[in-house]
Amino acid sequence: MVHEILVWPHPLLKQKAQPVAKVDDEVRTLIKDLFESMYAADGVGLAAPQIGVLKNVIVLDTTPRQPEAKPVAMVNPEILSLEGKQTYKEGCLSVPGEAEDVDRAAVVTVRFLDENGDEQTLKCEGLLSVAVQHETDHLKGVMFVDHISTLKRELIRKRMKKLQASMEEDQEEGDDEKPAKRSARAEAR
Ligand code: QAP
Ligand code: CO
Repeated sequence: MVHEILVWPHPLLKQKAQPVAKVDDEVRTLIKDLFESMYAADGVGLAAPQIGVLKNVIVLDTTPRQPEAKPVAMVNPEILSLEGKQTYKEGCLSVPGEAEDVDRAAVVTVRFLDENGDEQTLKCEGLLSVAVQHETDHLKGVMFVDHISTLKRELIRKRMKKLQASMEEDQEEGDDEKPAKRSARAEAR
């Protein structure tokens, strides 16, 4: 099922997520929903809190830009080591239309449970490394905008407030609105 993705600064995005006790069918359904929601929104990574679920579960698929990478789901991910530095212009499905340079480690080693509950350790470089650091941040209530200057963050906050208001306006008007009018307003944003 495709879920609505919360837009920053939604209060749930500031909360810390909880560890998963057991990788059961409920968790596997959550993983499936995260993948479906991520692909529907054209993303490369999504964390459970972004769909309002405060559990330590993330999904990643950097396949388009990294041929050796595959869709990967991580339950209770824990970064064991960080090495080097890299800067990447990051976006986030919870901060639509925005992208800013963020400095992070170049290489991370992450330990997690896979969808079968088996422990895995993965060394990640490049975009996958950025994605793992970005998504594990979400589980701590940290957003990429927390890594940029206050000035840039406050400008983005204003744009998100406008975007949120226009999204709520769309929902109030319901389904009887002519699609042309709806897309005209989307264009004007
Ligand atoms: C996190 O981000 C990430 O603004 C995932 O209009 C960021 O999937 C992983 C997206 C950087 C690796 C590097 C954002 C799509 C997707 C937007 C995303 C947008 C459409 C962001
Ligand atoms: Co994000």
